[in-house]
Amino acid sequence: MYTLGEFIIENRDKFLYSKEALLRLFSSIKLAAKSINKEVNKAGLTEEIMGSSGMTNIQGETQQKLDNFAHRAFIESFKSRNVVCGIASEESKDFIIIGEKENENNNLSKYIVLIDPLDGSSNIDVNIPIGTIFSVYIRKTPTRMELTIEDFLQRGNKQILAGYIIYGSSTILVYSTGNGVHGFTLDPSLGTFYLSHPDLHFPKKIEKIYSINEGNYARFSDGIRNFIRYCQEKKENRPYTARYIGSLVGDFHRNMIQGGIYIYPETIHFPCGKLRLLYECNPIAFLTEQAGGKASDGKKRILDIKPRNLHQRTPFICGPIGMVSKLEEFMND
Ligand code: AHM
Ligand code: MG
Repeated sequence: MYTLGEFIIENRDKFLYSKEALLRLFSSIKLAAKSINKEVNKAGLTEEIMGSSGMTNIQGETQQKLDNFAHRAFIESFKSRNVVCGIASEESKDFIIIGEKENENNNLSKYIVLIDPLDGSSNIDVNIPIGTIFSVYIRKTPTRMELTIEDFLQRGNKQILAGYIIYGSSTILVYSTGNGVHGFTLDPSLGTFYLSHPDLHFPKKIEKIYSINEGNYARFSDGIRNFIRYCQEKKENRPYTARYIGSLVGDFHRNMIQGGIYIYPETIHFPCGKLRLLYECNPIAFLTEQAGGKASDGKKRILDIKPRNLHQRTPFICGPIGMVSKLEEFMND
């Protein structure tokens, strides 16, 4: 059984950049993931990590204590490995420069990380899967120059690595460098991630599930409502099964394995959609395409959207090509 490190070293995954850099990036990601995993597993036993921190983030959303913990765990872990030069996080208004003060701009790394340290965190207190979503780019400005916002506002099609960690019935790290999607399950007794899901793909010709918060039905456009009715119709391979956890990583992971579409459209409350383009939609869209699926905002390919700001939202649809294209037909009717 391959560990994640062995998988990379044996060159089973051809990373465009150095193997050493990929190993160092994962060394930071694994370290933070393991400490979050430990805390998530203790939720319920200690008040220290459960519930609200009493603070709100840049988007005015209540931060959970574990949101803060996860944010700090990733920042510290990336800092200690000196492998990235800048990070943008859902939990921080501005991007964070790594190595700025510690070693006088001697950080020669060219990697930029965008991350949602703990997505779906409102589910922590009720034992529902939550996840970390991450995305890596090469900086646009030359090393030794100060990072600018343009280093972070890159189109999703420039990602060199994207993935998520799902803290569920087991903890699984799923990633892609553009050579397929691979999943590694944490053996908690050894603290090691082992290859458990090589070459993940949406199952061919299986369209089974639709995932959308139907509580917002009255606030959806006609196109979305008509698509929901289509999913429920008794015809051909329909009705589809409705499954919605309200935790993007959990919903996506299940849909990719079992064959389903995830939809978070614009609503009256979220006129631009709820999910954030840079650290939620782009990495999941990258994985979607690598797994043989399609990701769109209803009109355009997600990975081609030019970002305007760090915390920008977008309507988000991802899943098997046939299902996403069908929904686009309804939306553009
Ligand atoms: P968060 O980043 O504040 O945790 O919000 C993102 C989450 C997604 O994981 C999930 O798919 C969606 O919000 C659920 O939203 P809703 O409760 O409106 O259906
Ligand atoms: Mg989130």
